[in-house]
Amino acid sequence: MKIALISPRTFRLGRSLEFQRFLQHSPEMEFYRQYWSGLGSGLLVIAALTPSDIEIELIDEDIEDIDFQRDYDLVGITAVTQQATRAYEIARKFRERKVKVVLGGIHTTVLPDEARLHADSIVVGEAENLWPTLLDDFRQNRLRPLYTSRQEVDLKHSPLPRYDLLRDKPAKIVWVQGTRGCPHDCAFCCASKVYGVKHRHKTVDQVIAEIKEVRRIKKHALIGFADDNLLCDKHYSRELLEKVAGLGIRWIGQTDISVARDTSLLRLAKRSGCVALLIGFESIVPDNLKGLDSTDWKLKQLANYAEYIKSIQNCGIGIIGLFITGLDYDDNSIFDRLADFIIDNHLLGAQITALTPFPHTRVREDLLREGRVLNTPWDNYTFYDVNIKPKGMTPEELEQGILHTFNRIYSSKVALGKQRYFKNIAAKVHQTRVSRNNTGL
Ligand code: B12
Ligand code: SF4
Repeated sequence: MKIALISPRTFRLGRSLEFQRFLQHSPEMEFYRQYWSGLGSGLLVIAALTPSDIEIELIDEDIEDIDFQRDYDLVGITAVTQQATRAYEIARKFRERKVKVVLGGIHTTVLPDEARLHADSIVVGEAENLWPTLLDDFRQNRLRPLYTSRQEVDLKHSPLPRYDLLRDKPAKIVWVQGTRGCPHDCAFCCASKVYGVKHRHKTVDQVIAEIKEVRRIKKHALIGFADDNLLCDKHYSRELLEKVAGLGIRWIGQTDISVARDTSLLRLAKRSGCVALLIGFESIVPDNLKGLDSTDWKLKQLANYAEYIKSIQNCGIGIIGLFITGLDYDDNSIFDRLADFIIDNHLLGAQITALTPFPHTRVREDLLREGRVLNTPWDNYTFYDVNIKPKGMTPEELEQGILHTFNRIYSSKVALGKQRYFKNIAAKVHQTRVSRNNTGL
C-alpha cells in the first residue's frame, strides 16, 4: 500500500509581485529566503503514525511537482488557510481518478463543514489518536467521512516525527515541536482555539531525541521550535534548555516577552544555541492592544517593550518582532512609526503583517459583523495580502505601507547599524563570561 502526504504550495511574503520581487532581490532578505520555508512537522507526525508496511511519499509542493498519474492508494493533504484552495484542487484531481483523499490540519480543523465537501474523509484536530484508526478503517474498506479528536492529545504519546523523510529535501531549517497551546488567546490567532490555552509539553527526553534525530538526518540544519509559545513555562524551559545546551545546535523559537524578565533563562537559552527569538509585539499603539488578548496582557507590557528588548539583546539573543498593521487605531502614519521603533530598538528582523481574519478567530467574527471582511479567496490569506477594510486607511494603502516598512527596515544602512550593535553586545557577553569564569561563578 502506498500513501502520498502532500503539503500544497504556498505564497511566501504574499502574492503581490512587488513583494515577491523584494523577497527575491533584497540582499537583506537572505535569512528569510533561506530559512522561512520548509515543512512543519504535521505530515512527519502523520508519517510516524503510519505502520511500517505502508510506503510513504512526502511531497512539498513548494519544491516539487505532484504526479497526479501515480498509483497511490490514499492521499493525505495538510493545509493552513492559505493552502486550502490549492488543497481542494489537488483533492479534486486525485478523486477524479478514484483515489481516496483525506484532509487534515489547521484549516480543516477550523472549517470542517467546508473541507468535508472536498474529501472522502477529514480529520478534525490533532491526529495522534485518530490516524491509526483511520488507516485501519481504510484497509477494511469502511473509511468514515469524519474523524474528530475529542480531547487534547497527551504529547508524551506523540511519536518521533519521521525526519528521515526530509533527507532529500533542501531544508535548511527543521521544525521540532516541544509544546502545544498558548494561554494568551489572542483575538487574531487560531492557535489557542486549535491547540487549547493549556500549555502541554512532551518530555524533555522526547524533544532531545527529536533534535538528535534531526541532527542525524541534517547535521547543519537550524532547529526551529514550532511551539506557539516555547518559553512560557519557565520551569520546563529550564529543564529542556539545560539538555539542549549539550547538543551544540543553533535554534530559533517563538515566545512571549515575559522571558525578558528572566535573565538566567535567557543566558541559558543563549548557551543552548538560541540565535533569535520571535516575539509577538503586535502593535505599538495602546488602543490597538486593548482587548487583543483575553487579559490585556500585551497592553500591560507595552510601556516596557524597549527595556525588555534590551534585556534580551544584552544576553546575546536577537529578536524578530511580529507586528500587525491595519488594526483599528492605525492610520497611514503607523508604517514609519513602526519602522522607527524597529530600527531604534535594533530588532534583528521583523514580520509586518496585515490584520487577517483567519477562520475561528474573534477578529473574524467582529469584522464579519461590521461587514469589513473582503470577498477574497483563501489563498489570499498570506498575512501580507489584505483581506479586510481597515478603519484608518484603504486596503491598497495597507498593502503599500507594509512594503514601505519592509523596505525601510531591511535596507543595507540599517543592516550595518545592526551589525555594529550586535558586535558590541557579543564583546560584552564574551567579557562577562570570561570574568564569571575567572571568579569561578
Ligand atoms: C513552523 C510554522 C511555519 C513554518 C513551516 C510551515 C509549515 N508548513 O508548517 C513557516 C515559517 C514556513 C511557516 C509559514 C507560514 N505560516 Co506558519 N506556523 C508554523 C507553526 C509555528 C508550527 C507548525 C507545526 O510544525 N506544527 C506542529 C504540527 C505537529 O501541528 P499541525 O501541523 O497542526 O499537525 C497536527 C494536526 O493539525 C494534524 N494534521 C496536520 N496536517 C494533517 C494532514 C492530514 C492528512 C491529517 C490526517 C492530519 C493532519 O495532525 C498533526 C498532529 O496532531 C504554526 C503554529 C502551530 N502551532 O502549528 C504556524 C501556523 C501554522 N502558521 C500560520 C501561518 C498563517 C503561516 C503563513 C501563512 C505565514 C507567513 N506568510 O509567513 C505561512 C504559510 C506557509 C505554510 N505552508 O504553512 C498560522 C496558520 C493560521 C491559519 N489558519 O492559516 C499558524 C497556526 C500560526 C498562528 N498562530 O496563526 N509557518
Ligand atoms: S501569544 Fe502568539 S501563539 Fe499565543 S495566542 Fe497570542 S498570537 Fe497566538
